[in-house]
Amino acid sequence: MKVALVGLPQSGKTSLFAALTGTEPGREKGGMRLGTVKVPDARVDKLSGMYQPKKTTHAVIEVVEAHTPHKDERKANKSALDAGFLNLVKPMDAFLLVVRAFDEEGLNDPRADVDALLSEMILADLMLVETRLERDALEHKKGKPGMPGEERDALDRCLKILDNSQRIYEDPSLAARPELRTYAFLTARPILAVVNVGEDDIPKPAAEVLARFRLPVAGVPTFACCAKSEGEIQAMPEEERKEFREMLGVREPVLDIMVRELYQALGLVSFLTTGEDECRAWTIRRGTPASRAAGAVHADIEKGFIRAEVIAYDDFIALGSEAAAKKAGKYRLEGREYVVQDGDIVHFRFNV
Ligand SMILES: Nc1nc2c(ncn2[C@@H]2O[C@H](COP(=O)(O)OP(=O)(O)O)[C@@H](O)[C@H]2O)c(=O)[nH]1
Ligand SMILES: [Mg+2]
Repeated sequence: MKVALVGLPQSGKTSLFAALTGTEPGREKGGMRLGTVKVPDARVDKLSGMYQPKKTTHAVIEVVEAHTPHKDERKANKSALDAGFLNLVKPMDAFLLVVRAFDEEGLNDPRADVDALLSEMILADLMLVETRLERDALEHKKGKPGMPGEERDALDRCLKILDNSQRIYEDPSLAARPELRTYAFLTARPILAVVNVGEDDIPKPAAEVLARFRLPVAGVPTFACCAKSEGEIQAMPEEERKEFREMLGVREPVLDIMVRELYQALGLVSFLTTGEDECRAWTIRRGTPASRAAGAVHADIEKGFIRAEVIAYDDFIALGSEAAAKKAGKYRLEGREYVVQDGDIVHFRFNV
Protein backbone atom coordinates (compact mmCIF):
# COMPACT_ATOMS: atom_id res chain seq x y z
CA MET A 1 0.00 0.00 0.00
CA LYS A 2 1.22 3.47 -0.84
CA VAL A 3 0.17 6.63 0.93
CA ALA A 4 1.18 10.21 0.13
CA LEU A 5 1.58 12.97 2.70
CA VAL A 6 0.09 16.08 1.18
CA GLY A 7 0.00 19.53 2.70
CA LEU A 8 0.87 23.16 2.52
CA PRO A 9 4.52 24.08 2.99
CA GLN A 10 5.54 24.13 6.68
CA SER A 11 2.61 22.00 7.78
CA GLY A 12 4.86 19.28 9.16
CA LYS A 13 5.03 16.69 6.36
CA THR A 14 8.74 16.06 6.77
CA SER A 15 8.33 15.89 10.54
CA LEU A 16 5.48 13.40 10.21
CA PHE A 17 7.48 11.38 7.70
CA ALA A 18 10.25 11.10 10.28
CA ALA A 19 7.77 10.22 13.03
CA LEU A 20 6.37 7.40 10.90
CA THR A 21 9.51 5.99 9.35
CA GLY A 22 11.83 6.53 12.32
CA THR A 23 15.48 7.06 11.70
CA GLU A 24 15.42 5.51 8.25
CA PRO A 25 16.83 8.12 5.91
CA GLY A 26 14.29 8.87 3.21
CA ARG A 27 15.27 8.09 -0.34
CA GLU A 28 14.65 10.85 -2.84
CA LYS A 29 13.10 10.11 -6.19
CA GLY A 30 11.63 12.59 -8.65
CA GLY A 31 11.04 15.19 -5.95
CA MET A 32 9.47 12.70 -3.55
CA ARG A 33 10.86 11.47 -0.28
CA LEU A 34 10.17 7.75 -0.02
CA GLY A 35 10.14 5.52 3.03
CA THR A 36 8.54 2.33 4.27
CA VAL A 37 6.92 1.56 7.58
CA LYS A 38 6.32 -1.81 9.15
CA VAL A 39 2.66 -2.27 10.00
CA PRO A 40 2.60 -2.88 13.76
CA ASP A 41 0.87 -6.19 14.40
CA ALA A 42 1.17 -7.81 17.82
CA ARG A 43 -0.20 -11.04 16.36
CA VAL A 44 2.83 -11.45 14.10
CA ASP A 45 5.17 -10.80 17.03
CA LYS A 46 3.34 -13.33 19.18
CA LEU A 47 3.37 -16.04 16.48
CA SER A 48 7.01 -15.36 15.80
CA GLY A 49 7.75 -15.87 19.49
CA MET A 50 5.98 -19.24 19.40
CA TYR A 51 7.38 -20.59 16.13
CA GLN A 52 10.85 -19.02 16.29
CA PRO A 53 10.95 -18.83 12.48
CA LYS A 54 14.02 -17.94 10.42
CA LYS A 55 12.20 -14.85 9.24
CA THR A 56 9.45 -12.60 10.57
CA THR A 57 7.76 -10.32 8.09
CA HIS A 58 5.29 -7.56 8.85
CA ALA A 59 3.09 -5.95 6.23
CA VAL A 60 4.57 -2.69 4.97
CA ILE A 61 3.17 0.64 3.89
CA GLU A 62 5.12 2.90 1.57
CA VAL A 63 4.98 6.51 2.67
CA VAL A 64 5.94 9.38 0.43
CA GLU A 65 6.27 13.04 1.11
CA ALA A 66 4.93 14.05 -2.24
CA HIS A 67 6.69 17.31 -2.72
CA THR A 68 9.57 19.07 -1.07
CA PRO A 69 8.96 22.75 -1.69
CA HIS A 70 11.80 25.06 -2.52
CA LYS A 71 12.66 28.04 -0.37
CA ASP A 72 10.93 30.58 -2.64
CA GLU A 73 7.79 28.44 -2.77
CA ARG A 74 7.64 28.41 0.99
CA LYS A 75 7.70 32.18 1.08
CA ALA A 76 4.94 32.45 -1.46
CA ASN A 77 2.99 29.84 0.54
CA LYS A 78 2.37 28.17 -2.77
CA SER A 79 0.30 25.04 -2.94
CA ALA A 80 1.97 21.68 -3.23
CA LEU A 81 -0.50 20.48 -5.85
CA ASP A 82 1.32 21.46 -9.03
CA ALA A 83 1.52 19.47 -12.25
CA GLY A 84 4.63 17.62 -11.11
CA PHE A 85 2.84 16.59 -7.96
CA LEU A 86 -0.16 15.28 -9.85
CA ASN A 87 2.06 13.00 -11.90
CA LEU A 88 4.01 11.77 -8.93
CA VAL A 89 1.00 10.74 -6.89
CA LYS A 90 -0.72 8.67 -9.60
CA PRO A 91 0.16 5.31 -8.01
CA MET A 92 -0.96 6.24 -4.50
CA ASP A 93 -3.74 4.29 -2.75
CA ALA A 94 -4.67 7.07 -0.32
CA PHE A 95 -3.80 10.62 0.66
CA LEU A 96 -3.04 11.96 4.09
CA LEU A 97 -3.59 15.70 4.35
CA VAL A 98 -1.19 17.21 6.86
CA VAL A 99 -2.43 20.47 8.39
CA ARG A 100 -0.68 22.79 10.79
CA ALA A 101 -2.15 23.38 14.24
CA PHE A 102 0.93 23.92 16.39
CA ASP A 103 1.35 27.68 16.30
CA GLU A 104 1.51 28.93 19.83
CA GLU A 105 -0.07 32.28 19.01
CA GLY A 106 -3.22 30.49 17.96
CA LEU A 107 -2.80 31.49 14.33
CA ASN A 108 -3.81 28.00 13.25
CA ASP A 109 -6.66 27.35 10.94
CA PRO A 110 -6.33 23.65 10.15
CA ARG A 111 -9.99 23.51 9.14
CA ALA A 112 -9.39 26.13 6.45
CA ASP A 113 -6.30 24.21 5.31
CA VAL A 114 -8.23 20.94 4.99
CA ASP A 115 -10.95 22.75 3.05
CA ALA A 116 -8.36 24.42 0.81
CA LEU A 117 -6.53 21.17 0.06
CA LEU A 118 -9.78 19.34 -0.69
CA SER A 119 -10.90 22.18 -2.99
CA GLU A 120 -7.62 22.05 -4.85
CA MET A 121 -7.87 18.30 -5.32
CA ILE A 122 -11.46 18.66 -6.52
CA LEU A 123 -10.37 21.42 -8.90
CA ALA A 124 -7.50 19.34 -10.28
CA ASP A 125 -9.95 16.51 -11.07
CA LEU A 126 -12.49 18.93 -12.50
CA MET A 127 -9.96 20.38 -14.89
CA LEU A 128 -9.03 16.92 -16.09
CA VAL A 129 -12.68 15.93 -16.62
CA GLU A 130 -13.47 19.14 -18.50
CA THR A 131 -10.43 18.83 -20.75
CA ARG A 132 -11.34 15.28 -21.69
CA LEU A 133 -15.02 16.03 -22.28
CA GLU A 134 -14.18 19.08 -24.42
CA ARG A 135 -11.75 17.06 -26.51
CA ASP A 136 -14.40 14.39 -26.94
CA ALA A 137 -16.99 16.97 -28.05
CA LEU A 138 -14.52 18.26 -30.65
CA GLU A 139 -13.97 14.78 -32.03
CA HIS A 140 -17.72 14.34 -32.32
CA LYS A 141 -17.94 17.54 -34.33
CA LYS A 142 -15.34 16.16 -36.69
CA GLY A 143 -17.46 13.07 -37.12
CA LYS A 144 -15.14 10.80 -35.15
CA PRO A 145 -16.54 8.26 -32.67
CA GLY A 146 -14.78 9.77 -29.61
CA MET A 147 -14.67 7.91 -26.32
CA PRO A 148 -16.93 4.93 -25.53
CA GLY A 149 -20.36 5.88 -24.19
CA GLU A 150 -19.71 4.22 -20.83
CA GLU A 151 -16.66 6.36 -20.29
CA ARG A 152 -18.46 9.56 -21.29
CA ASP A 153 -21.30 8.69 -18.96
CA ALA A 154 -18.87 8.15 -16.06
CA LEU A 155 -17.11 11.43 -16.79
CA ASP A 156 -20.45 13.28 -16.96
CA ARG A 157 -21.29 11.99 -13.52
CA CYS A 158 -17.86 13.02 -12.22
CA LEU A 159 -18.42 16.48 -13.66
CA LYS A 160 -21.69 16.86 -11.75
CA ILE A 161 -20.18 15.73 -8.47
CA LEU A 162 -17.03 17.82 -8.76
CA ASP A 163 -18.99 20.89 -9.89
CA ASN A 164 -20.92 20.45 -6.68
CA SER A 165 -17.64 20.66 -4.70
CA GLN A 166 -17.85 16.99 -3.79
CA ARG A 167 -15.26 14.26 -4.14
CA ILE A 168 -15.73 11.38 -6.58
CA TYR A 169 -15.09 9.04 -3.64
CA GLU A 170 -18.37 10.20 -2.10
CA ASP A 171 -20.11 8.15 -4.80
CA PRO A 172 -18.43 4.76 -4.22
CA SER A 173 -19.98 3.03 -7.23
CA LEU A 174 -18.74 5.80 -9.49
CA ALA A 175 -15.26 5.86 -7.91
CA ALA A 176 -14.97 2.13 -8.60
CA ARG A 177 -15.92 2.28 -12.28
CA PRO A 178 -13.28 0.61 -14.44
CA GLU A 179 -13.63 3.27 -17.17
CA LEU A 180 -12.18 5.82 -14.75
CA ARG A 181 -9.16 3.83 -13.67
CA THR A 182 -6.69 5.33 -16.14
CA TYR A 183 -7.62 8.86 -15.09
CA ALA A 184 -6.24 8.33 -11.60
CA PHE A 185 -8.49 11.00 -10.13
CA LEU A 186 -7.22 12.37 -6.83
CA THR A 187 -10.65 12.53 -5.24
CA ALA A 188 -11.60 8.99 -6.26
CA ARG A 189 -9.28 7.72 -3.55
CA PRO A 190 -9.64 7.80 0.26
CA ILE A 191 -8.46 11.05 1.79
CA LEU A 192 -7.61 11.29 5.49
CA ALA A 193 -6.38 14.24 7.52
CA VAL A 194 -3.72 14.55 10.21
CA VAL A 195 -3.87 17.58 12.44
CA ASN A 196 -0.34 18.42 13.53
CA VAL A 197 -0.85 19.84 17.01
CA GLY A 198 1.50 21.45 19.51
CA GLU A 199 2.82 19.69 22.60
CA ASP A 200 0.17 21.18 24.88
CA ASP A 201 -2.59 19.44 22.95
CA ILE A 202 -1.02 15.97 23.08
CA PRO A 203 -2.60 14.76 26.33
CA LYS A 204 -6.05 16.18 25.57
CA PRO A 205 -8.78 13.90 24.23
CA ALA A 206 -8.46 13.85 20.45
CA ALA A 207 -12.14 14.55 19.81
CA GLU A 208 -11.97 17.68 21.96
CA VAL A 209 -8.87 18.99 20.16
CA LEU A 210 -10.41 18.35 16.76
CA ALA A 211 -13.71 19.96 17.75
CA ARG A 212 -11.85 23.13 18.75
CA PHE A 213 -10.70 23.37 15.14
CA ARG A 214 -14.15 22.52 13.73
CA LEU A 215 -12.87 19.16 12.58
CA PRO A 216 -13.34 16.56 11.24
CA VAL A 217 -14.77 17.50 7.87
CA ALA A 218 -17.58 15.09 6.99
CA GLY A 219 -16.27 12.02 5.18
CA VAL A 220 -12.61 12.71 5.97
CA PRO A 221 -11.29 10.48 8.77
CA THR A 222 -9.15 12.77 10.89
CA PHE A 223 -6.71 12.28 13.74
CA ALA A 224 -4.29 14.45 15.69
CA CYS A 225 -0.62 14.04 16.46
CA CYS A 226 2.38 16.15 17.38
CA ALA A 227 4.70 15.24 14.52
CA LYS A 228 7.77 16.91 15.99
CA SER A 229 7.56 15.24 19.41
CA GLU A 230 6.73 11.86 17.94
CA GLY A 231 9.66 12.17 15.56
CA GLU A 232 11.94 12.83 18.51
CA ILE A 233 10.55 9.80 20.33
CA GLN A 234 10.91 7.64 17.25
CA ALA A 235 14.60 8.54 17.05
CA MET A 236 15.18 7.18 20.58
CA PRO A 237 16.23 3.64 21.42
CA GLU A 238 13.11 1.46 21.50
CA GLU A 239 13.24 0.73 25.22
CA GLU A 240 13.07 4.45 26.08
CA ARG A 241 10.14 5.34 23.85
CA LYS A 242 7.37 4.16 26.13
CA GLU A 243 8.55 6.29 29.02
CA PHE A 244 8.75 9.45 26.89
CA ARG A 245 5.35 8.81 25.39
CA GLU A 246 3.91 8.60 28.87
CA MET A 247 5.72 11.74 29.91
CA LEU A 248 4.28 13.72 26.99
CA GLY A 249 0.87 12.10 27.22
CA VAL A 250 0.99 10.34 23.84
CA ARG A 251 -1.74 7.70 24.18
CA GLU A 252 -0.94 5.84 21.01
CA PRO A 253 1.91 6.25 18.50
CA VAL A 254 0.82 8.10 15.36
CA LEU A 255 1.93 5.14 13.24
CA ASP A 256 -0.57 2.84 14.97
CA ILE A 257 -3.36 5.36 14.54
CA MET A 258 -2.52 5.94 10.88
CA VAL A 259 -2.40 2.23 10.09
CA ARG A 260 -5.77 1.60 11.74
CA GLU A 261 -7.40 4.53 9.93
CA LEU A 262 -5.91 3.53 6.58
CA TYR A 263 -6.99 -0.11 6.87
CA GLN A 264 -10.46 1.09 7.81
CA ALA A 265 -10.68 3.63 4.97
CA LEU A 266 -9.31 1.24 2.35
CA GLY A 267 -11.25 -1.76 3.62
CA LEU A 268 -8.14 -3.83 4.31
CA VAL A 269 -7.58 -6.81 6.57
CA SER A 270 -4.57 -9.01 7.33
CA PHE A 271 -4.27 -12.75 7.30
CA LEU A 272 -1.31 -14.60 8.75
CA THR A 273 0.94 -17.42 7.69
CA THR A 274 3.12 -19.32 10.12
CA GLY A 275 5.86 -21.89 10.05
CA GLU A 276 9.46 -22.62 10.86
CA ASP A 277 10.65 -20.63 7.86
CA GLU A 278 8.55 -17.52 8.21
CA CYS A 279 5.76 -15.88 10.18
CA ARG A 280 4.13 -13.21 8.13
CA ALA A 281 1.18 -10.84 7.78
CA TRP A 282 -0.44 -10.32 4.38
CA THR A 283 -2.69 -7.42 3.52
CA ILE A 284 -5.78 -8.02 1.41
CA ARG A 285 -9.07 -6.24 0.71
CA ARG A 286 -11.92 -7.20 3.00
CA GLY A 287 -14.07 -9.75 1.16
CA THR A 288 -11.24 -11.45 -0.73
CA PRO A 289 -11.90 -15.15 -1.47
CA ALA A 290 -9.31 -17.70 -0.37
CA SER A 291 -8.08 -18.50 -3.88
CA ARG A 292 -7.30 -14.84 -4.56
CA ALA A 293 -5.75 -14.35 -1.12
CA ALA A 294 -3.45 -17.23 -2.04
CA GLY A 295 -2.30 -15.12 -4.97
CA ALA A 296 -1.00 -12.52 -2.52
CA VAL A 297 1.47 -15.15 -1.32
CA HIS A 298 2.36 -16.53 -4.74
CA ALA A 299 0.72 -16.66 -8.18
CA ASP A 300 1.39 -20.42 -8.38
CA ILE A 301 -0.53 -21.03 -5.14
CA GLU A 302 -3.54 -19.24 -6.59
CA LYS A 303 -3.27 -21.21 -9.82
CA GLY A 304 -2.92 -24.59 -8.11
CA PHE A 305 -5.24 -23.80 -5.18
CA ILE A 306 -6.82 -26.86 -3.58
CA ARG A 307 -7.91 -25.81 -0.09
CA ALA A 308 -7.14 -23.38 2.68
CA GLU A 309 -6.51 -24.71 6.18
CA VAL A 310 -7.72 -22.01 8.52
CA ILE A 311 -7.51 -21.34 12.25
CA ALA A 312 -8.66 -17.97 13.63
CA TYR A 313 -5.78 -16.28 15.48
CA ASP A 314 -7.79 -15.90 18.71
CA ASP A 315 -8.70 -19.60 18.72
CA PHE A 316 -5.10 -20.55 18.11
CA ILE A 317 -3.86 -18.42 20.99
CA ALA A 318 -6.63 -19.57 23.32
CA LEU A 319 -5.95 -23.25 22.58
CA GLY A 320 -2.17 -22.93 22.37
CA SER A 321 -1.32 -25.13 19.37
CA GLU A 322 -2.49 -26.40 15.99
CA ALA A 323 -3.09 -29.85 17.46
CA ALA A 324 -5.28 -28.44 20.24
CA ALA A 325 -7.18 -26.30 17.73
CA LYS A 326 -7.85 -29.40 15.61
CA LYS A 327 -9.09 -31.32 18.62
CA ALA A 328 -11.42 -28.48 19.58
CA GLY A 329 -12.83 -28.34 16.05
CA LYS A 330 -11.38 -24.90 15.39
CA TYR A 331 -9.33 -26.05 12.45
CA ARG A 332 -11.27 -25.67 9.22
CA LEU A 333 -10.78 -26.74 5.63
CA GLU A 334 -12.11 -24.03 3.36
CA GLY A 335 -12.64 -23.89 -0.40
CA ARG A 336 -11.70 -21.22 -2.91
CA GLU A 337 -14.82 -19.12 -2.28
CA TYR A 338 -14.23 -18.82 1.46
CA VAL A 339 -13.90 -15.14 2.42
CA VAL A 340 -10.65 -14.73 4.33
CA GLN A 341 -11.13 -12.94 7.66
CA ASP A 342 -8.85 -10.57 9.52
CA GLY A 343 -6.56 -12.64 11.74
CA ASP A 344 -7.07 -15.94 9.95
CA ILE A 345 -3.99 -18.14 10.17
CA VAL A 346 -3.93 -19.84 6.78
CA HIS A 347 -2.02 -22.72 5.24
CA PHE A 348 -2.73 -23.11 1.56
CA ARG A 349 -2.79 -26.54 -0.03
CA PHE A 350 -1.95 -26.37 -3.69
CA ASN A 351 -0.70 -28.28 -6.73
CA VAL A 352 2.16 -27.02 -8.82
N1 LIG B 1 6.34 23.31 17.52
C1 LIG B 1 6.17 22.44 16.54
N2 LIG B 1 6.82 22.62 15.39
C2 LIG B 1 6.64 21.74 14.39
C3 LIG B 1 5.78 20.63 14.52
N3 LIG B 1 5.80 19.94 13.35
C4 LIG B 1 6.65 20.61 12.53
N4 LIG B 1 7.16 21.69 13.16
C5 LIG B 1 8.12 22.65 12.62
O1 LIG B 1 7.54 23.29 11.48
C6 LIG B 1 8.53 23.48 10.48
C7 LIG B 1 8.07 22.83 9.19
O2 LIG B 1 8.00 21.44 9.38
P1 LIG B 1 8.26 20.43 8.18
O3 LIG B 1 8.03 19.08 8.74
O4 LIG B 1 9.57 20.68 7.53
O5 LIG B 1 7.07 20.84 7.20
P2 LIG B 1 6.86 20.52 5.65
O6 LIG B 1 7.24 21.74 4.92
O7 LIG B 1 5.40 20.28 5.54
O8 LIG B 1 7.67 19.33 5.30
C8 LIG B 1 9.82 22.88 11.00
O9 LIG B 1 10.61 23.91 11.54
C9 LIG B 1 9.34 21.94 12.09
O10 LIG B 1 10.31 21.78 13.10
C10 LIG B 1 5.09 20.44 15.77
O11 LIG B 1 4.32 19.50 15.96
N5 LIG B 1 5.31 21.39 16.73
MG1 LIG C 1 9.06 18.94 3.85
